[in-house]
Amino acid sequence: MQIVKYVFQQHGDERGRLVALEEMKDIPFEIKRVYYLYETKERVHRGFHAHRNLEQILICIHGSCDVLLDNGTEKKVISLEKPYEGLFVPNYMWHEMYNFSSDAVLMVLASEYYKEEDYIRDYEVFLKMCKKDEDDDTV
Ligand code: T46
Repeated sequence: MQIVKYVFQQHGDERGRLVALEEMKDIPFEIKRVYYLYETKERVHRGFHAHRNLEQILICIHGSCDVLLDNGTEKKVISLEKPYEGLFVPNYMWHEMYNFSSDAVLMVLASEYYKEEDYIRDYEVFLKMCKKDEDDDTV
């Protein structure tokens, strides 16, 4: 599984640091939505879904957390702990977020507006969709 983690340019000077993100430049899609998770309780796991169309970049702008990515055949855990790093989560990628530090703020840049129909929340359905995709590719 190919993991795409962006390292954004930091504009640092004696006052501190700044990261600027522009759609279609630093971010590989048009940004339709921004949301963020914070005050996540200890030992909480979130996510547990994949998306049909949505692409996202996850940036832990404060604190840290882990993200499990699962493409139906392989799983990888990626730690996010730097405000200048962004993890690309493509469509059809099962993802779970956990190990949030108490001060974690996870910001998400999303390519689509919020749509519940875009979510695949049943892991068995997700696996079947991945399998079907693989079978279609081998024809
Ligand atoms: C994802 C991971 C990384 C909205 O009303 N609008 C929104 O744009 C979002 C993202 C959520 N909501 C509402 C829906 C739920 O009532 O906020 C509540 C919590 O959302 P959810 O349970 O889906 O949160 P997570 O942390 O499980 O997943 C979220 C995103 O939904 C999801 O797309 O990829 O973060």
